[in-house]
Amino acid sequence: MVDRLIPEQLKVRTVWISDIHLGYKDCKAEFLLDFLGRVECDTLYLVGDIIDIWSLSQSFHWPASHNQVLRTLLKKARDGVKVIYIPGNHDSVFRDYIGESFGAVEIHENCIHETLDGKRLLIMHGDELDNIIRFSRFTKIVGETAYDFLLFLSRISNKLRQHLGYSYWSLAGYIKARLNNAAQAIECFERAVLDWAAHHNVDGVVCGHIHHPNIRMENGLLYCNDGDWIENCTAMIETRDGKLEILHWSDSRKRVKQLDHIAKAVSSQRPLASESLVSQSPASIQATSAAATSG
Ligand SMILES: [Mn+2]
Repeated sequence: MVDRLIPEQLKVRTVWISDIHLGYKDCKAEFLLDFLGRVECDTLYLVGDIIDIWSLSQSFHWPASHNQVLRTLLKKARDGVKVIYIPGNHDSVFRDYIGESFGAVEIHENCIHETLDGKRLLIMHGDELDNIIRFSRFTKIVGETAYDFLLFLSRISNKLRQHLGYSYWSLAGYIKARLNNAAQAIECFERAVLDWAAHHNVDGVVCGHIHHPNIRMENGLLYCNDGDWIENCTAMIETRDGKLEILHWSDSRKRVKQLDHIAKAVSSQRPLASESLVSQSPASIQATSAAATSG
């Protein structure tokens, strides 16, 4: 377990964020605004489910902080950051605009990111694989209901924690990490993504969708998931010297995962879990079958 302090201001090469779910009541827009205000980058990837059109169509919820997130993203693009938006399943209406730009924000179905050391990573939301994984409709409905209930419990627990002066902590994540079928659903998704990478002739994939941040090597291929801003409050960054890191950013900050040498890891054709992937407290490794089916 490694616990290094994260600076207040970050200057990095690349940032990936996804599953913000603007318009949904559990979106942690304030924490995200704090992160966006403290990070400078050359390229920013918005990896889907940025605006939750599904949720907005059921009940309209649009506080000022959600508007402010959109304004901040557009301002970054105006100020010269290359901002690439890859729509997900909750904002799939924007897939009608693939190939277009909103302001300076480019919209793509997916794209390739070249890392500092020349490795090619496919950037995609991840719902493309839902049809391959084939969860039953029953599993989806139970999953979605259970997930909503867990988020409800998490909301109450965090209000209480805030009142008592404790920092943000996801009760939903804690419970889900201890559910066996949740872990199996995560594993199933990650394997499908790794297969996808192998078939698309890239060195790895960066995705979102299942609300479970992770960096993992398997047979020389890299799986990265930047997490979400519903419960985990995580972003993935590529530092100026080419490291990949997943940062948790709420009223506390920590590195959830990191990978120091992408080129070495990708070319070595072996899992590196024990030597260069660093995971922190068990509570930060969160799993959910519900998110895997409904994210
Ligand atoms: Mn999704």
